[in-house]
Amino acid sequence: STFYERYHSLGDIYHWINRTAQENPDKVKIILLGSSYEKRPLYALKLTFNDRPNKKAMWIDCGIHAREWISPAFCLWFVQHSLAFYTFNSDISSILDNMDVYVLPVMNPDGYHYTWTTNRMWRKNRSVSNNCIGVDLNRNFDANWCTEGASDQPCSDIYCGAFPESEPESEAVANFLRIHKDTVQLYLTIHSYSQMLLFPYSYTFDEAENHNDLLEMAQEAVQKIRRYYHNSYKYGSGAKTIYLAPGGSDDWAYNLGIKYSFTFELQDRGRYGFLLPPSYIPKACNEALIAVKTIALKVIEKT
Ligand code: 0X9
Ligand code: ZN
Repeated sequence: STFYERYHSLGDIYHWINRTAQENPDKVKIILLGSSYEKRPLYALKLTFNDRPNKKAMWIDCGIHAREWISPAFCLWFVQHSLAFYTFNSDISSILDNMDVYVLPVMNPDGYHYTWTTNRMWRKNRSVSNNCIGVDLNRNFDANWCTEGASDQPCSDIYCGAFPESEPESEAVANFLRIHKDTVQLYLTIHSYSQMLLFPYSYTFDEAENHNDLLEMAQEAVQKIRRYYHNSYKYGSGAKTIYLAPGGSDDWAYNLGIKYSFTFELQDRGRYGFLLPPSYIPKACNEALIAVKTIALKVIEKT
């Protein structure tokens, strides 16, 4: 199997980030967003394939939740595909001609490392409070923070933290997006599992102002997955499709003004769950990729 058809340790991913930037100095830049609780660097890659004035951008983050290994694998897959197919694939070239792409391969490096060394099923980051360890970074954003669907108990797997952006990982991402909110038009965050395309809101049952747009985009993306990969994904607002869950990065980015904001839940639907075998990586990533392309092209069309 190739490099992209396997899961990689955190150290390997850091090496991959450096190698990818070094081998593509004209297209890939490394951005240091901040550092994790245990002082690991939070690196994003910026993909720029040409210089146009007023160029817009999209953001993709992976690995908010430590045990969802297919998620960082997708970020690597996406970057590799962009670099390899820009010249040959018209969808990729139209996207990258119109947008810069920021890719954060591992938003929760401490948790990810911990799943490789100690507990494969760890979800949260590794920050220490009185008696328990870890905050759920996807409950730590300032979007109806710590209401129903999150927990104020440090031992819970959905612990919201002491206050919004209490964690260096969520704060670093939020700071970056606040600075770049006028260029970033599309926010994507990659999770697993359950095969869903979710959009705001998750903290309330109220519909987003552009609900019909978001619904149409998700529907089109899901249809493409069904047609090309014969797999089915659910789609809809987070609260109505899975559960009420406040403090998520997607709702926060949406309220910041990034009106196209989606959470992807990749394969599978529960047979292997978080332990998706590496042989499933290519199909899981390719179907997510076709959905990303569909949505990004729609955003370009609309804006
Ligand atoms: O609960 C979550 O954070 C996500 N599901 S997961 O199984 N990967 O943990 C769904 C997030 C949907 N969006 C928000 N709740 N804002
Ligand atoms: Zn998740």
